[in-house]
Amino acid sequence: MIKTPVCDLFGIEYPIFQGGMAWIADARLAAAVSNGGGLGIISAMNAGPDYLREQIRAAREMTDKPFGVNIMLMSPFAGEVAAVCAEEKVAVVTTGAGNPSKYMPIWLEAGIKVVPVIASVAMAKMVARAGAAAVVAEGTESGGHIGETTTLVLVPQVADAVDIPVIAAGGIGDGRGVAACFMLGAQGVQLGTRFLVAAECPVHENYKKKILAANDIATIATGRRLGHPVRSLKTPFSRRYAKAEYSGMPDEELEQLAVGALKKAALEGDEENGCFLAGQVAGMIRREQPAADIIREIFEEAEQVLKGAGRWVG
Ligand code: TUI
Repeated sequence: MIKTPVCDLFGIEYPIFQGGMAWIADARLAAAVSNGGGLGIISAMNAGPDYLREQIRAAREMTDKPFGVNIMLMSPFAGEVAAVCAEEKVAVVTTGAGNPSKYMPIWLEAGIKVVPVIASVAMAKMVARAGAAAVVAEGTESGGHIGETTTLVLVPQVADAVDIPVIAAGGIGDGRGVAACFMLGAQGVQLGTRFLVAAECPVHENYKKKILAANDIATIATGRRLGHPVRSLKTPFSRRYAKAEYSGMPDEELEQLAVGALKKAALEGDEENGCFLAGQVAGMIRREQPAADIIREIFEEAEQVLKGAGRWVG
């Protein structure tokens, strides 16, 4: 059995968070992950406060275990959904795509554990000073909005820089990845792509099929020109976008090209116009399983790998 301080800190059985995937991570998936012993997370995405409140309450009907909410800081509703988290006193808030400092006082005041997702040592230090309970150090292997540094390089540097637990994300698809992250100084992991194929994940069937069909070179990072690199599966949409990025198309037009593409992928499974966010681990994901089985299988494997870790040591 694998236990780390992250388990006690968040009241969970296994030190694993589910990533807050926009248009995908709803109350049902979050409750399934929490019931499976991890920390399920509802994505507040670009939706308004009413959607989030309803999802939090729905999750409370489905689990008595702790769960969290992910706030995408670029959302036009970030301030409003931040306030909902405080009012509803959710156990954990994770944040992404920006600096959460301005919201941290209201969350800490409400007794919420704040866990920013960061992609640099500087941001990790800043949020640790502001009262974060832990950080998710997310490497560029991840799906969605990404930084530049790999998990292998980011995690040990963040672990050296802060005194709070580090949860590794990006490039973790199985127990070997979990074991490797522990070797780098992480005390927990966050997985998104693997939970895309959880039985309880509400994403369109086409999305799951694409993840299961992906290989090691199936993803591409686009959006660097606008300052917001995003990793997704190579599809007609991402190829069109990548081409447009180098075509001299004006920024506003390029931005327009992406509007609604996440929703089209997640809800409609639109293979032509959807943007199927996924991490590089998509190539190692083989089957759909209940979330609880995913978690159990990953940690059984991690335990075996860690037990064998001394075999080359003389
Ligand atoms: O946030 C994510 N992943 C996401 S957000 C998202 S929704 C979206 N849709 C369209 C365009 C862009 C995003 C899909 N996937 N991961 C966590 C993460 N946070 N990765 C990188 C960062 C990050 C980046 C900059 C954290 C802090 C940061 O600070 C910069 C600053 O100084 O504000």
